[in-house]
Order: sequence, then C-alpha cells, then structure tokens
Amino acid sequence: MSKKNSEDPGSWFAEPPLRGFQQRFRTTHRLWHQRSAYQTVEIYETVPFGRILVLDGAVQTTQRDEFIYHEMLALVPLISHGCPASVAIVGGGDGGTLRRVLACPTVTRVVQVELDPVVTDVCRQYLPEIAAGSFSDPRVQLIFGDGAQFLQQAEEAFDVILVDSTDPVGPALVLFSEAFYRSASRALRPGGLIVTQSGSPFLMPEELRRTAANMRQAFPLVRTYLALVPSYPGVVWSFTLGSTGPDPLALSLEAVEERLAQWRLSPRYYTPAVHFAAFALPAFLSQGCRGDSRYDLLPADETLSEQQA
Ligand code: AG3
Repeated sequence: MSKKNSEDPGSWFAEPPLRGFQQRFRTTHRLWHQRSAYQTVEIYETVPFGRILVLDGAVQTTQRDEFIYHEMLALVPLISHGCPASVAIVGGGDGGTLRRVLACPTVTRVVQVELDPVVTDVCRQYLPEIAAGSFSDPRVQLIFGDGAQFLQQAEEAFDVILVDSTDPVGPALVLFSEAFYRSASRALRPGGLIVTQSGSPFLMPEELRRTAANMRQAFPLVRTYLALVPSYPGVVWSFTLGSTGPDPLALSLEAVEERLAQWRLSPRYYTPAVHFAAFALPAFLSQGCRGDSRYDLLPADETLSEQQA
C-alpha cells in the first residue's frame, strides 16, 4: 500500500519550478479551491506538513512549520524594538503573525490590513489553530484593503510594521517598492522598525537584492536575516529589516533573554542565540544582497533551456 502511494503521480502538490529546481508535497486531499477577486486560494491536506494554504500556486503556510516563519517575522523586530505598543501588519490573513504580535504584552494596538477577505475566511475554517482566535482580540483592528494605500494615508504611527505578503513578484510587488518603504518610514514612530519577508536567497536572489536596495533608499539601517522554513522553496528563507534607530545586532544576548523572559514568551524556533545567528550571512549571500549577481548560486531561469525550464 505504501508502495502504491509513493508511485501515484496524482497526489503530489508542487509549486512551479524556479531555476530548474522544485520540491513537492505528498497530498491526500484538496480541501478547498476558489478563485477570489485577487488570487487562487487552495487548501491541501498533505502528509509531511498537515494542511497547507496555497495562494496562486505558492505555499504560504503549513500546520507543521508555520511557527518558524511567523516567529521570525514578528519576534526579531519586536524584541529589537524593546517596547512596541502599536503594530501594523500588511497581509498575514492566516493570523499567524498577528498571534505572535499579540503574545507580546507591551502591544496595545494592532492594525492589520489584508487584501483578500477570502484568505481570512478560508483560514478561519481550515487552519483555525494558526490565528487561534487572535482576530477577536480587542487590541486588533482588521481592515480589508490595500496595505500600500493604507500606509500612505495613515494618520497614526506605529512602532513596528510587518509585511507578511506573498512573494515579491506579481500583485504584491508594490509592497517591495521604494515608494512603499518611504511611506512605511513616514508611518513609523522614532525608533520604529519594518520587516518584510523577501523570498528565497537561492531561488529569488534578484528579488532579495531589489528589496534590500529599495529599503536602503528609505531607512538608514537595513539588514537581511535568514530562517529555515522547510515548506518554502529551497527551505532557506530571507527577511529584510529596516530600522529608523535600533540595531538588532547592538543588543546583548542577555538583553534578548531578559525581554523574552519579561514577556513570558517561549517560542519554538526563536531563541536569543537564533536572534543573532539569523543575521550571520554566508559570504556569497551577503555579497549577493549587496547587489552583485555574480555571486548567485544557481543559474537564472532565462539561462535554462526550454526543456530544462
Ligand atoms: N507569507 C508567504 C511567504 C512566501 C512563500 N513563498 C513561496 N512559497 N513561494 C505569507 C503567509 C504567511 N502568513
């Protein structure tokens, strides 16, 4: 029976290949699929990761490893800030980022701007443990709309802005632009930080470079950090942090320990050592992030032959 399963070609999900590289998930069911006003929304039951949310063919979150991405997106800037009261989240319809933000007891207000109500509805139905009721916390205001426009017109300011979006291609591209980072920096209080997910450093190095370059136009301090997210293409994932003041690397290990203890957080991925280790980039990657495509590990898609691509 297990032999039959492993040979059944119909029960695998895979994202489109990037740079001639692809990983796939054994699936047992497709539980939901719908074309919303903005994108294709799917939920699969998979053998390795439990249920997964897929938007326009790209894996966004899984039951088994969502904690890695969400902790690393939220906790690195929240701990670096030290006393965040007001937080804005752009995207993040599954609620996993929101949950980590609300776990921080200094936070008194969160505005979340999600484009697509279908994503929040479907996650509420199929992945309720990811948000774990966060959207009904009285500190939260959920707005359905365009996050870029929201920040451009925002009349209030935030300590931390988290961009929990789809990849820096297609409809989310505006969230990685210089103009977006300029309005984000205007919407931050002094000492404020922004973090965005910025794709796979091996499979999307161009996107990572552009994100960092655009952020440098609007923020005096920009740093790239990494986390291991097994369900995302290439497993190694990048985040780009912009700061108007605090440097996440200027903290001491003890200060990170103390903040975690004070806030009574016990994350599953993030630790004080991971906080610093995440910023340690292999030499070729840090050269790549600074803008030199000669350091890219894998050949770009356009250099692959038809057959290979
Ligand atoms: N974050 C999505 C990260 C992008 C994944 N990309 C990919 N699989 N190609 C948003 C969802 C998590 N809250």
